[in-house]
Amino acid sequence: MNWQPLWLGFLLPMTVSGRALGTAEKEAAVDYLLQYGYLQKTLEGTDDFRPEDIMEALRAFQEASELPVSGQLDDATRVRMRQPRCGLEDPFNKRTLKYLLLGRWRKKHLKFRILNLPSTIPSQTARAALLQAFQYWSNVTPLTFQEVQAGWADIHLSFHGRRSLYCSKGFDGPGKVLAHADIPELGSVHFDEDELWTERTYRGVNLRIIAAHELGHALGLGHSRYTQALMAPVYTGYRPHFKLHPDDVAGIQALYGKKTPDTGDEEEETELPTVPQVPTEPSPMPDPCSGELDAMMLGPRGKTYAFKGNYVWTVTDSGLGPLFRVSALWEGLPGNLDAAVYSPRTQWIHFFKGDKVWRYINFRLYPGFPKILNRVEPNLDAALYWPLNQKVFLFKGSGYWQWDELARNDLSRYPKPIKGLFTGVPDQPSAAMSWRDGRVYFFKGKQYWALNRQLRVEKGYPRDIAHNWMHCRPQTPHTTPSGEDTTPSATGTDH
Ligand SMILES: [Ca+2]
Ligand SMILES: [Ca+2]
Ligand SMILES: [Zn+2]
Ligand SMILES: [Zn+2]
Repeated sequence: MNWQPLWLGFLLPMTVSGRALGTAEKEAAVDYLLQYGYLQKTLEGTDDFRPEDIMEALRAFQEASELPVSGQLDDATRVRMRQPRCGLEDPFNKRTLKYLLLGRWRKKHLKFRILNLPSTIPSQTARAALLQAFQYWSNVTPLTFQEVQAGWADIHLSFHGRRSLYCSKGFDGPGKVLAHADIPELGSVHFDEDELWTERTYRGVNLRIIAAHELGHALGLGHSRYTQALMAPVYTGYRPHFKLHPDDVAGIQALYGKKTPDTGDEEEETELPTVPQVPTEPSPMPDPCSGELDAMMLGPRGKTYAFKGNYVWTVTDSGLGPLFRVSALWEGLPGNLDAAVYSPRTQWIHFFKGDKVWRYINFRLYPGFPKILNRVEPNLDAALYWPLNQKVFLFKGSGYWQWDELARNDLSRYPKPIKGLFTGVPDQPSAAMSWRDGRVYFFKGKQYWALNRQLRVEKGYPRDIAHNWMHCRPQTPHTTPSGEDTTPSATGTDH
């Protein structure tokens, strides 16, 4: 069943432990621990981790991988790190050794589209494998899946390589990362086109099993700590009589309930205690084409988020992604935010509302948050991260604070006048962010301003938010916010 570790164990027999490791080997291990969330860059912004932090991360990884917990980069650990795996992080459920829930679709009938297929197997075989992957989940839940050939779909499956026009996270060639997916309600499921995708053979990588795993993420499951679970992060190889592990079933049923006769589906809605409950009182759906935004953020993986009232949506080059509740994506976060900012330096997302600040890493609330804002004023207007000095800027009225996330800050010299640093922008912006094109954007009312690297407003601004960012019609032909040429997104959500 679990052939790959045995096979690798045979190829790479245990050597004398404790031998001196090459620096490259050590660096590769640190990269791995960083990439999959065992080690976090939160220290003074250097690349050097303390040995005890690395040992702690190794222990966590070994425990999660059911390896002897030595805290050392031993042979078994290095072998495990070389195994092909899923590209998502391993933020395991720390308190209990079971499935992890990351989000949930608020409907049970989901449409999906297959955008392309791998070249390594006949397309009929590939298609059957993908359909079977959906069936594993629909067999044990009230979920139903319907394939559409065109038009809008909830879940998009596609294969891409090192670079992709519609995904900011390129793959890494054969081996290592096999696939990645978004959590609800985004719906991208991507496979590395450089893998040898196969079916009904021990050769290559089994498309059906990996697709089932990635669909698990797309439906809201995180990684399981059971190495035999489908949702384990490391691929354990082809199994002819593959079935879901009880932990996979328990996880998906905690999200969507058990499979019931058609008539009983809706009753399940009320008894989902483990799911982040979305308030049921009606709240007005915001219209992206009118009114003022609460906040804009260039988030992890290059996704642009627009916040308004209780809702958030992604903004792409070709249109708007699905609208979802703020609390459905970031559990515990209220709507009507003051400001939002993501820092690629620390991976932290900070949300501000009233006198409180929330910190998340991806969609996970950071321990100890929310906190009370005490060194800057409450009720901020906007916030942005400026990559050129790696600082976070907070705005209120006509003033700003500059904050270094990793250093002790003397904020007593703030607020300083916005106009002293940002030339040509209005006071009291409703939102602000640095964007992928290297510009800084300010938003206020229906208009936005673009600033160059000298933080001066460029010629031709302000412009219309609804037209250029929200793709609202009727308007003159399409231009992108930056005026640069962009390619329409195939998934519409994965920017
Ligand atoms: Ca790969
Ligand atoms: Ca605001
Ligand atoms: Zn995964
Ligand atoms: Zn991708």
